[in-house]
Amino acid sequence: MHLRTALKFAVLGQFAFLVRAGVSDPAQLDACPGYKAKNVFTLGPKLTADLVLAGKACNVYGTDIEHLKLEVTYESSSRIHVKITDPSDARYEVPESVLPRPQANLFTSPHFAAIQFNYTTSPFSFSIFRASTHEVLFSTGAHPIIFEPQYLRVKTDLPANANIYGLGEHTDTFRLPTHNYTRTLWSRDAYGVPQGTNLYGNHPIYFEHRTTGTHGVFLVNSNGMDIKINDTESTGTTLEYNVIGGILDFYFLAGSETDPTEVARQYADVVGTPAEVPYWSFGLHQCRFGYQNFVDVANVITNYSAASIPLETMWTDIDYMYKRRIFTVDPDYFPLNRMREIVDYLHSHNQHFVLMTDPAVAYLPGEGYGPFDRGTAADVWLKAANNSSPFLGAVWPGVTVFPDWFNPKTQDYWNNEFEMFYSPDTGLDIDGAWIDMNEPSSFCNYPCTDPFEQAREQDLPPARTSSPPDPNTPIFETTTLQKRVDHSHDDVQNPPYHIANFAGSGALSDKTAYTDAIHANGLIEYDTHNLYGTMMSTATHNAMLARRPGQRTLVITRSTFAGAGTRVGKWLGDNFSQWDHLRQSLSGILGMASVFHIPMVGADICGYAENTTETLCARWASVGAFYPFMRNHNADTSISQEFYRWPTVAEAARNALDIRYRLIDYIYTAFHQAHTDGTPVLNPLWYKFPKDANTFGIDTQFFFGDSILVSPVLEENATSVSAYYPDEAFYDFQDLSRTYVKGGGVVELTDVNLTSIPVAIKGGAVLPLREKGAMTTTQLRETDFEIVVAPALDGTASGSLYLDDGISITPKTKTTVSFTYSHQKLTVKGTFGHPTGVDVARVRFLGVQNAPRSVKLNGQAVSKSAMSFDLTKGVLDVSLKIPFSRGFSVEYQ
Ligand SMILES: *[C@@H]1O[C@H](CO)[C@@H](O)[C@H](O)[C@H]1NC(C)=O
Ligand SMILES: *[C@@H]1O[C@H](CO)[C@@H](O)[C@H](O)[C@H]1NC(C)=O
Ligand SMILES: *[C@@H]1O[C@H](CO)[C@@H](O)[C@H](O)[C@H]1NC(C)=O
Ligand SMILES: *[C@@H]1O[C@H](CO)[C@@H](O)[C@H](O)[C@H]1NC(C)=O
Ligand SMILES: *[C@@H]1O[C@H](CO)[C@@H](O)[C@H](O)[C@H]1NC(C)=O
Ligand SMILES: *[C@@H]1O[C@H](CO)[C@@H](O)[C@H](O)[C@H]1NC(C)=O
Ligand SMILES: *[C@@H]1O[C@H](CO)[C@@H](O)[C@H](O)[C@H]1NC(C)=O
Ligand SMILES: *[C@@H]1O[C@H](CO)[C@@H](O)[C@H](O)[C@H]1NC(C)=O
Ligand SMILES: CC(=O)N[C@H]1CO[C@H](CO)[C@@H](O)[C@@H]1O
Repeated sequence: MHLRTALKFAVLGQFAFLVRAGVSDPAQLDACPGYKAKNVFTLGPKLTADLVLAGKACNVYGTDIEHLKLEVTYESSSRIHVKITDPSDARYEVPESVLPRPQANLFTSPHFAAIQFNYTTSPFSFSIFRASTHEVLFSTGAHPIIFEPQYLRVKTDLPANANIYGLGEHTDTFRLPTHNYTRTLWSRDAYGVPQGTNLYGNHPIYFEHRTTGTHGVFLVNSNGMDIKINDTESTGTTLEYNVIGGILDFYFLAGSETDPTEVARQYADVVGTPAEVPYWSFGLHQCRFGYQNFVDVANVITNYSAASIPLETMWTDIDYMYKRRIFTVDPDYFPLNRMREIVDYLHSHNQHFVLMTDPAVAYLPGEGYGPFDRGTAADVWLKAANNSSPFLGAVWPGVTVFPDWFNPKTQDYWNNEFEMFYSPDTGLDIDGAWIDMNEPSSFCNYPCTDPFEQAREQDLPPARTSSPPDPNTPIFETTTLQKRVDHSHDDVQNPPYHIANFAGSGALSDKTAYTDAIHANGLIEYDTHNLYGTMMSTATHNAMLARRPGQRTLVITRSTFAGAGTRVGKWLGDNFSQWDHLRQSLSGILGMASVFHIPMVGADICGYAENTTETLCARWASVGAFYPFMRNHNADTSISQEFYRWPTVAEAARNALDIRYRLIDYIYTAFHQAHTDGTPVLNPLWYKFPKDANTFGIDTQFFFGDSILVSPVLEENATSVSAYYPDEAFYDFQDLSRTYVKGGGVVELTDVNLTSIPVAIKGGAVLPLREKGAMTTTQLRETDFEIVVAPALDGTASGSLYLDDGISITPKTKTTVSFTYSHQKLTVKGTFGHPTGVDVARVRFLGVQNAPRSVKLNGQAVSKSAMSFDLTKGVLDVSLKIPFSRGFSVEYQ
């Protein structure tokens, strides 16, 4: 949901003084003096040194700081922490309260670590190398470190055509370009952006993959920054951090020489593993900006059911609010009693409900607006630079204040507002929360000297465009404190180094809270801006938890920082109904789910802004079924795009949802694994085929979980897709036949009609599928399982299943099942603490060459009538109908 298009670029280029600084001549920066290391001291896993400016200051964007402190810690055998600070000044550091850091293992022996820290003293430079191969992974080499009050630079050499992934949020290719490339991190309410500009979230982590291994580099810094990757004749390929504050705080992660997903687990050790989400949240979500009233909302629910398309969760955008004020309903358009009726209806049909909550609170002194009055009484607003009055912006409801998530009283305030407005007894009993605009977004152009005037000019809140319905219209007829950071000598509005912020004029404060706005603990937005959305996420997660203690939450946010996935999921923001946005969404979800550890992610299906088309929406419905978070959402001025609006789209959605629902237990198991140890829920092809260089750049196909290869059609009018199949057995998900022969290569999949999507099973998997889809996830859990055994080329396969009550953070009962297959025998073992309540209907063995003579269940021959064999497909089907409450084995001869 976003501001109207007309306002978007109203002030582009208005401020000449903000024209990008042209200073970034690499030669000039490399001529800076750098530092000398003195008093180098090592003790166990720690190395410390003093860094002293090594020559005449170059003062590129301020004054070079003379003395720095270096601290290197081998925190584990696979992680090195390198910190460079100014010992004479309390510089800003990302607070532990926002991103708790991992404990170091003080017994780590550097000698046995997988990566090593190496350095030269004069000039000081450092490198990280892989111990086993002596391969250098990161090296500041001939690029001096620059450390000035508002400018930090670190630059590393990279191999030519380096495979770098991460540094999001972005809309570029999953493997980042290595030529003339800048990634800017500064949260921004983006809409209709040129590719490559800064977006909502900030994740200064990258994974670098080589055929010899995969490692990671995480810079813990929330200040604005440009990260440049470039290749030039003189310097080769390099990656350069240009940061406008904070400190240099790096974690180097060894990853592994053989398994790329190891680095993902090591990154999770630093930022935390993703939260588990409720089972129901894997069902289909429907939303739009522009539902006019409660009758619309109710009709969408009944229309889905009439079209036999499973709808799990209905959402409502800001339309429900009175004058766009949070924690209100419009009494004429979305009266509370009617909205409660809708929520009751949904709940009584095992369906769910989610509403949007923005951070900005309407500034309405003396008007009896509770959320404002209570926040004012508790004094929880972000303050203007003079620290006396609230910082004012202009957002949807007009002039607004912003909750200060650093204020210790804000969590109570937020809990209380959630408790009251979302009360099951008197308010709207939501099942999940949707938080938006939390960059934080403000529509006020910089300088925002008169937010009242700007709110008037921009017509905020916008008037309704339809008349209210009859309020009695029938529905559902048929059915801790920080140390103070001294910024007194800094220019926080217009720092000397200009990051390539694309918001408005490019000023850091444009379209957001001012960089000099002050938090309760004295921190200012200059340092903490990139954390705002993530802190709102935590507060909202906590408020939802307070409403339903002990239950997992579904909170979907727009803005994120490293670590956000431990509490929330995210959608990719305001995309357009365009084919290239469908394509870009794959790199977007791969970044979030396989690098940044925010696996509950999806893009707005069929596109948010502009009008979708039948073919785009049909293809997007198919692709969207493989986003972990599957939600159709669009903008207020766009045509309706619920899946039932076109027959082909409805058919495509039904087909893809059938596949998705059958796989929900499989992906739920993957989420449990991710929560346990950080194993990614989605995998780019190279995670599974790390030696196959053909896979490194592929982001138009991906693995959903470990072994479901999705190869969608992403071009308009195309009915075929050139899919890459690495060297392994693959089986068609639908007809189960083996679609590929040893060798690896591009396969042209043809006749992909508008209602289907190529999905393959990678050999080596045993999949616990539900026998068929269902209209709700509740119904799905009453459906029998079928076990599909898809052997790898070496004749083996394995898999697992995790089940619990689907909602508790600490479930009382759990079921964990392991499946192993070799020598034509499937062995199922497990602890069945949580009753599955259903049967194993059958086992299907794929890739069977010859007609089997006999099949045994637990060593006993099964009757001939229970087996059937399809020679052309190579599928042996064994009907079982046994309660899924203990282990068993099935073998064939
Ligand atoms: C460590 O640094 C020294 C000094 O530059 C260099 O001679 C040595 O080769 C480096 N070791 C590795 C494994 O890179
Ligand atoms: C890449 O290097 C070229 C040549 O030095 C330079 O013109 C360009 O600005 C650099 N781009 C980035 C993003 O650093
Ligand atoms: C680098 O990219 C910038 C911005 O996209 C462009 O203006 C410039 O011409 C490019 N420079 C080179 C050397 O490719
Ligand atoms: C629901 O379906 C009916 C009948 O097709 C249609 O007239 C109506 O516009 C639909 N309403 C919504 C909100 O989808
Ligand atoms: C503090 O700053 C705000 C915003 O600039 C201004 O409206 C307010 O009057 C100032 N308060 C005082 C006491 O100076
Ligand atoms: C979308 O379609 C509607 C209804 O046909 C039309 O009014 C609107 O201008 C279209 N929007 C765009 C961006 O084409
Ligand atoms: C797809 O077909 C339509 C109708 O023939 C045409 O208007 C459109 O340009 C085609 N799109 C592409 C990308 O070729
Ligand atoms: C589309 O293709 C699928 C898979 O090949 C097939 O089962 C289905 O019948 C086709 N649908 C139409 C409408 O042709
Ligand atoms: C502003 C913007 O472009 N947002 C999203 C639009 O589309 C792609 C995928 O659908 C997203 O990755 C972008 O972030």
